[in-house]
Amino acid sequence: MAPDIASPAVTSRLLGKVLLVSVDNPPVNAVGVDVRRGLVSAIDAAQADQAVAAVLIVGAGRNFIAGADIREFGQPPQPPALPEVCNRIEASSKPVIAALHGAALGGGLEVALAAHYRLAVNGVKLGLPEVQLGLMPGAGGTQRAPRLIGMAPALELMLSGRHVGAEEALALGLVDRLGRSDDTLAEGLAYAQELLAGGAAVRRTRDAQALADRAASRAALDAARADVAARSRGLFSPHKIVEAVEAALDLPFDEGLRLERTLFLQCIDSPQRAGLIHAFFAEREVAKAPETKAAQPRPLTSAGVVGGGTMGAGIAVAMLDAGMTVTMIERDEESLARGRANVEKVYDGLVAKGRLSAEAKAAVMARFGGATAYDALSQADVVVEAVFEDMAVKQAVFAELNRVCKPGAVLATNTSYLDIDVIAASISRPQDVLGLHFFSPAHIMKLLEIVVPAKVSADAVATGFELAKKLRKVAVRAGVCDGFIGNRILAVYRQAADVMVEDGASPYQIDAALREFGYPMGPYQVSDLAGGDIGWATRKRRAATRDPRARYVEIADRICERGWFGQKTGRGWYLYAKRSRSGMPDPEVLAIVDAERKRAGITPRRFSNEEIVRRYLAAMINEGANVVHEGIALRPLDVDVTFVAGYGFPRHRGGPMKYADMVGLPRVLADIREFGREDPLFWRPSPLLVDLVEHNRNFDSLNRAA
Ligand code: 3H9
Repeated sequence: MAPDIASPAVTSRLLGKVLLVSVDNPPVNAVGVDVRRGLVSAIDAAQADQAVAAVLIVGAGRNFIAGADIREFGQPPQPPALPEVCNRIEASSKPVIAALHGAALGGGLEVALAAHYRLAVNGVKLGLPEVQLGLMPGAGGTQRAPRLIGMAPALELMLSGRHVGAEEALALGLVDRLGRSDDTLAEGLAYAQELLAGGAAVRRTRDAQALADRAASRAALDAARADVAARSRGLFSPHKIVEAVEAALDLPFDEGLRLERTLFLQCIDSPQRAGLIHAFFAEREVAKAPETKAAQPRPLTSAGVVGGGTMGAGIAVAMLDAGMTVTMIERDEESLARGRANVEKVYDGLVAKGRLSAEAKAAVMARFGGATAYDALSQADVVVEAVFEDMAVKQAVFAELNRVCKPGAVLATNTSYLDIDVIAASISRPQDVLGLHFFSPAHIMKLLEIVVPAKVSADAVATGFELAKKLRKVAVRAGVCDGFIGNRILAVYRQAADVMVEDGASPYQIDAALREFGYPMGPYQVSDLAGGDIGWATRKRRAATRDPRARYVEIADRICERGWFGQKTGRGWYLYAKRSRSGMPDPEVLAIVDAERKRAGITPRRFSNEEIVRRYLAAMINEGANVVHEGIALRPLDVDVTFVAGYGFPRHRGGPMKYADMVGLPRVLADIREFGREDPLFWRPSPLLVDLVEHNRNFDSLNRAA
C-alpha cells in the first residue's frame, strides 16, 4: 500500500499483514485535524483491504501522541471530532494495537484506550492530564478508563493528572505488555505478529469489566466526590470529571459518551480553561528569551554558591538535585558548618520521610563541598552569591569572584532589589554578570527571575536560562529596576491592600477575599509566613526616596516595632498558638489598626470582598502594565508567569494580565480612574493601559506581536 497522502500527519505502510499507521505531527504529535482525518482514513483503509490483518498505531519522533491539539480549543471545530476517531478505531473489525513511547497523554492515551491491545516501552509517560488545563478527558477516557482499570485508579489518574511510567501502567492494566527494548516499532510489530499468530480477536475496552464490583466502584466514586468538594476549591473541571465517570457506572457506554461530550464542551467554554491553557503556553513562551535564540549557553556542570544562609543553602540544594557539583563559600569555618547543616537538613528531612535512602543522601552530599577561601571557585562554571543585601558587601564578593573565577564563568547575584548594573560595573568582566533571583525556599519555589543588566553578554543570559532548565525552574527574563518584575509589582498592590486596611477593611477580610478569588493565602498570611521584618527593612530602605506626597500606611510598622514578625515570633498579623502554622485573628492587631486610623483622622468604611479584589487586582495590573511599558518584562505573559509561578496567583485565572483581558481593559481602566479620584498620585493609569484601551486592543495582542 502506498503512503497515505490524504493526511500529511499520518502515514500508513503495510508490513506483512500489519498496517503500520504512524502519527507524525511535530513537535509532540498533538492530535490536530490532520491527525484525526489521517487516523480515520487509515482505519477505513484497513477495513477495506483484504491484505491487512491487523493495525499497529505508533508515534513518530519522541512521543506517541501528547494529546488533543490544545491550540484548536476555542476555534471553530473541524470534523471528525476525536471521540468519533476513537470510536472508529475501537469499532475496527481487525485488531488494532497501539505501541506507546514518550508521551501518551490525554487524547493520546484515549486513542490507545480505543485500540484493542496496548504495548509500552521504557520511558513512556501515560496520563490523563486534562484537569491541569481546566478540562476533562473528552474522547472516551472517562468511560473507557474506569471500565479498563477500575473506578478508583481511573478517578485518581484523571483528578491528579499525573503521569504514569511503564511498570505502573502495566500494574494498573493500562497496557497489556512492556517491550523488552526501546525500539517501539520492532516491539509493536513483534507483538502484533504474535497476536495474529495466536488468533487474537478484537477486544473492545467498552466491553471491559473492571466496574463489575458495583459497590466498590460506588464507594470509590463517593470518596472522590467528597475529596473534590474538599480540595478543588473554586475549580470547575474536577466536578465534571466525577460526574462523567459516574456515568461509566450508571449508563450504557454510548450514553456515557454523550454525557462526556456535553460536560467536556462545558469545560471548553469555561474561563478556567482559557486561563489554564494560557498559563501552559506562557510558561513555554518565557523560556524563549531573545538571548536564548541568539547565543549558545556556556558549559554548566560545576557551581559555586557564596553564602550558606537559608537562600544560599536552598540554591545549593536546587543545584545538587540537578546533578551539579556545588562548592559553598562562607566567611569562616563556623558559618560554613552552619551552611552545610542547612543543606543537610533538607536531605535529612527526606530521609526521615522515607523519600530518600541514606545512601542516596550520601551520594548527593559527595557532590557538595565547602571552603572559606574563594580560590575553591576557580573551576566553577557558574557562581551565585546569596550574601547580605548590601551593595558594599556584594561588591566585595564580586571583587573576589573577579579575582579567582576562570574566564567565562557566569557570575550571578541573587539580590532582590540592588542595582545589578552597579555590581557589574564594579568588576572587569561585566559581560559575565547577571541576576538570578531565586525565591525562598529556593529548592522548592518554581520561579527564577533572570535579571539582565546592560552589559551582560547574550551567552551568559542563555546560560542562565539553561541553568533554569536544569533546575526545573520557570525562568522569566527581567530588566533591572527596584524589585524587578515580581517584587516591584508586589510593593504596589500590597500598598493598595494596606490602604484598604487603614480605610476600614480588616487584614482578615482582605485575606479571606483573596482566598475566595483563588489564592492559597492572603497577603497578610504570606507576610506572616515570610517574616514581617523583610518588608519592614524594605520600607525603611525606601523611606528616604519615598515621594513625600504619597500616602504611607504605618500599621505594619507598628506591628513590627513590637517584634511581631509573624509565624517565627508566634504573632504578626495573626496570633499563632505554640508550633501552629495557622493563625487566629488577633484583637490586639485590630486595636492597633483602630488606633492608626484615629491617628490618621480616618473614619472607617465598609468594603465588600468584591471591591477588595477589584482594587487589589487593579493595582497589580496597572503596575504590570508599567513594567511591560518600560521593558522590564518582555511581554504581558512574562508578568503572568511571574505571578503564577512565584506569587500564588491562581493558575486557573491565567495571571493578572490574562485576568485583565478577560475582565476587559476598559473596565480595569475605569476602576483605576474611579479610585484615582481619592488618590490620584497612587492611581495613575499606566500609559500602556490607556493606549491599549484607546486602540481597542488587549494585553494578549502584545504577546502575539512579540
Ligand atoms: C486533550 O487531550 C483533550 C482530550 O481528552 C479530548 C479532546 C476532544 N497541543 O512541553 P514542551 C507544544 S487535552 C498543542 O516544551 P517537552 C508546546 O506548546 C491535552 N501543542 O516539550 C511546545 O510548543 P513550542 C492533554 C502542544 O518535551 C512543544 O509542543 N495533553 C501540546 O518538555 C513542545 O512542548 C496534555 O495536556 C498539545 N497538546 O514536554 C499534554 N503539547 O515548541 C501537554 C505540547 O511552540 N503537553 N505542545 O513552544 C505536555 O505535557 C508536554 O508538552 C509533553 C512534552 C510532556 C508532551
